[in-house]
This record gives sequence, C-alpha cells and structure tokens, in this order.
Amino acid sequence: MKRNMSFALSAVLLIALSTLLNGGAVAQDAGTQALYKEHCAECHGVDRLGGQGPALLPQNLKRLRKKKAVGVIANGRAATQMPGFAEVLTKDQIAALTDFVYTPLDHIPTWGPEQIRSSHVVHKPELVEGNAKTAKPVYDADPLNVFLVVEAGDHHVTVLDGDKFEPIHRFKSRFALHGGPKYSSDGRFVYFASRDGWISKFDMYRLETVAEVRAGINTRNAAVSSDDRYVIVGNYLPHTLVVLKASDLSLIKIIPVGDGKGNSSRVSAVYNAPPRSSFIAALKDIPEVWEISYDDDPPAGFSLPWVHDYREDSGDAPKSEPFPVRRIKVERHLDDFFFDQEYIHLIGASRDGHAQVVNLDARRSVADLDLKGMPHLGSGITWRWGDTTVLATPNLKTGEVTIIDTATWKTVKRLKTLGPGFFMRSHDNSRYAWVDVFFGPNRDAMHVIDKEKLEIVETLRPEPGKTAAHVEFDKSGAHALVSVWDKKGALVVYDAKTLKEVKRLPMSKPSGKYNVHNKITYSAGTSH
Ligand code: DHE
Repeated sequence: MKRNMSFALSAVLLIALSTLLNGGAVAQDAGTQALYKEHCAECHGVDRLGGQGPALLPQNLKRLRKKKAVGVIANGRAATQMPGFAEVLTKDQIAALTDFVYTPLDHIPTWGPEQIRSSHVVHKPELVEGNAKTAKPVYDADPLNVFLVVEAGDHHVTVLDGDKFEPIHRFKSRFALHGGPKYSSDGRFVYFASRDGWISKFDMYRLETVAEVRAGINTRNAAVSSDDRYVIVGNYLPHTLVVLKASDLSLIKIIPVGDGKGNSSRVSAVYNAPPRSSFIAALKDIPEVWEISYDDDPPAGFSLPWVHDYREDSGDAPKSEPFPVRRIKVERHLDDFFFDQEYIHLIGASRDGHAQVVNLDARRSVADLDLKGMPHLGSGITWRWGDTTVLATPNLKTGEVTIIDTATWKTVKRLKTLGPGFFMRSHDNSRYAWVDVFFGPNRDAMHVIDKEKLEIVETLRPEPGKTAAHVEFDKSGAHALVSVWDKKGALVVYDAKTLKEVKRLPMSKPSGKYNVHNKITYSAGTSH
C-alpha cells in the first residue's frame, strides 16, 4: 500500500512489471483497480508483484487470513512501512481491495533461467576476479575501516572513511535496497540485494559496479560463501533459492523451495554459516530450516536432489553435484532468525511471537524462548556476560529488549524501552549496546545499555522529532554511527565512550550502515 512517505517507483520499473505480466491482470471492476493503482501500486507494484512492499498474490498471502488482511489495510502493519487506510477508504473499499489482492493473477510471470540470464550484465569484465592482497584502493583511507551507508531517501550508497568520517564516494543504487550488503572475505567486493531481485556486485577498491543480475521478482536477501565462490539469493517470488557465481554473478543453480509434496514456500532469509561451509535458510510457509552445503566434500546427511547446474551449458561442469540440502523440521515456521557465534544454534521466531532454538547439528528444536510480542531476532546480538554468553533482541511490537542466557536459554532481564525497537548493535571493545526506538512517539530516542549491568544508562535524541535508528560501530569500537532516518536526515557520529556527538553528516534517509571489518570478522555485535 502507498506509504506516507513518497517512494518514487520509477516509470521504467512499472512498465517492465506490466510487460512481465503479458496482460495477465485480473479482471476486476475498474473502481477497485483504480483504488489499487492510487493507494497500493506505488509500493506493491502495478501488477501486485511487489516493489518496496511485498507481492500481493494469494501465493504470498497464504499465512494471512482474509479477515486479518482487512485489518492490515485499515490499520497498517506493525514493523513495516505499511500505513493504515481506515481514514482514507470506506469499509466496502477495503473489502473490495482485500478481495482483489486474494484473486489469483491469470498468469504469474516466470523468473527462470532465461529471464535471469538475460538480465545478467557484466559492466567491468576486467574487475571480475580481484585480490585484495595485490590490489590497492583508489583512495587513502583504511579499506577495512570503510563504511557503506545505504541512503534509502534517494536510493544512493555513500562510501565513508571510518577514520575521518568523510565521504569517499557516492553512487546510485538499485531501487529499494534491503538488508545488509555482504562483503567478500577480504572486503574487496560487496554484494547488494534490492527488494525487486537485483543483485549488484561492487568493487570497494575501484569504486565501480562490476556485474548485476536479477535473481528474482521479489527477493528477501542474499549471502556470500566464506570461500568467496558463491552468492545465494532467497526469494519470495518465485519460491526459489538462486545460486550465482560470485565472480561475475552468472547463474549456477535454481533450487525450487518446497516440501516435496507439492507445497512450495517463500524463503524467510538465507545466511552464510562460516564454520559449517554452508548456507542456512528458513522457510516462511513450511516449518523447515534448510542447510545448503557449498563444501566440495559435504558431510553426511545431505541429500543430492538433482537440480540442473547451468555451468554444464558452458562446458564448465563441476566434478560432483554441489549444493546438497539437509532439511531440518522445526516446530513452527521461522520468519526471523540469527545464530550463536559458533553457528551451532539458530535462534528464530515466527511473527506471531513463538521463538525457538534449533540445534543445527542435532537437527531439531532444543528450546523454546520466553519472548513476547514480535522479537526481532534478525537484529539480535550476543556478548559475554560473567561466565556465560547472553543474547539480546529488540521487539517490533513491545517496548522491551529481552536478554537471554544462551547456556540455559532462560530470560535473565527484560529491559523496558520507550517503545518497540528495530535494530540493536554493539562491539567487542565497547561496554555498551545500542538499541533504537523505531516506533511510536519516542521514535527519536536511542537507548544505550550497559552490557555488564544490563541497564539502560543513557537515552540520546540525535534529532528531536525525527526517527533515530540503526547503529554501527567503527572498526575499533571507538565510535558509534546513528541514522536520523529522514529524507532530510543525517548520519550522527558519537564517541562510543563519552556518548558525545563528534560529527554530523547530512544524508537522505540513511538506513543501514555497514563497516567492512566488523562484517568480515562476523563481529558478535553486528548483523551477519
Ligand atoms: Fe528489514 C535486514 C526482513 C522491514 C530495513 N530485514 C533485514 C533482513 C531481513 C529483513 C530478513 C536480513 C537480511 C540480510 O541482512 O541479509 N524487514 C524484514 C521484514 O520481514 C520486515 C519486517 C517486513 C518487510 O517489509 O519485509 C522488514 N526492514 C524493514 C523496514 O521497514 C525497514 C526499516 C526499511 C526498509 O528498508 O524496508 C527495514 N532490514 C532493514 C535494514 C536491514 C534489514 C536496514 C539491514 C540490517 C543490518 O544491520 O544488517
């Protein structure tokens, strides 16, 4: 649905999406279609295939009952950019729109090998292979202490020197990047995913986009293997995982996601698990976690469902069948999850608040967590506390940070916050963890938690009246960078010890920011 903020979905994209449909729009009464166009199309796509918002198709709405969907259109959806329309639309109009989005499309566009391959562009063939040991950046800054800042306001990315806090470069990104960009292990390259399926590979040394490919219509996120050989993309539409060659983003495999009994599923998210040489994906419509090995010699328990390897077409066939899958049945589907630092446990939650711990070696759920509301485990972090390790998670529905002992999986502290929060961060060298208050009247507040005392010791307001969100530390942990999440926003740099402002850089709705060192070392305080 159209958001309060004006997101300009480019005309080109709109035309492209209509073309994809080949005239397959549902025959609905013109009034409802006009309503959809006016209020929904800007975010969800003219053809309901998704844009900055998710696709609105019966296939993607399986878990949302129609009655609830009426409530979402009327009142908005927690933890998303979806506003309520109760004051703009009548009850009948909301009911008609609900029927409309639950009506199957005549034809769902295919996004298979032909489409993926024809979208593939290598902009800089000479930069496809790269080595950080021999190459040098075109700037003087420490390449390991560089940040990427995604500016969602005008779809740009700023490359920022993390010592001087001065921009090195700014470039246009694909429309609506979402999720953390993923660096190669040496930090030389980075891979971005956009909500509408584009994967872009960018050279951090030469400051050039190397290659791009559209891996899906509505994409969740992407991950890069520790050996830098593969990128995997998890999609909402179609229901696939797509494996790409990391060097040039050419297609390797399309893994259909389903339970083998005819039910397919969206992918909640997919991450790299470095010590396991595998990718871990959770599914949104089927209660399963998939481990996909990229090890040349996968351990036991992985099955080898034959899926065409597109490298065979160019005579570049692998010796063995790679990317076998090990399926783990879980109690409930997982919408949101993260891992302990050892990558033995996956800690996940469904949006209805049921949270569980899955042991990836034992291949089963081993504990339920006492979490209420809508814990945002994707933003969970861990740190040493006494002789144990705790995990902390913000909550998208309630004003609470929950802190849990990972030895017993028992809650040790519930910290009341000024409202629901989205993102949480820390650094090994900092005594503090930071959490935003993304929703509600105090959305301009940022809490600072003492990791030892487990108490909020300071509440900062970087710009009163404007949302403060998403923190990232520099390489040494000496500074914490906060976004003022507004078109006329800013990146505010704090001294991480004194909690005093050091610098402020104007930016266009800076959303996430990602420090190369913290990311490539899989620092416990940041997202992986
Ligand atoms: Fe995100 C990361 C899911 C809404 C901004 N978000 C992620 C990831 C997932 C996710 C699975 C991890 C991907 C990765 O890094 O590989 N996000 C979801 C949702 O399910 C949810 C609630 C609903 C939806 O619209 O999909 C959602 N997210 C939002 C927003 O509304 C935010 C605030 C604005 C936006 O851009 O749409 C938003 N999400 C972010 C950001 C990250 C992210 C900035 C990266 C965080 C990080 O530090 O790594």
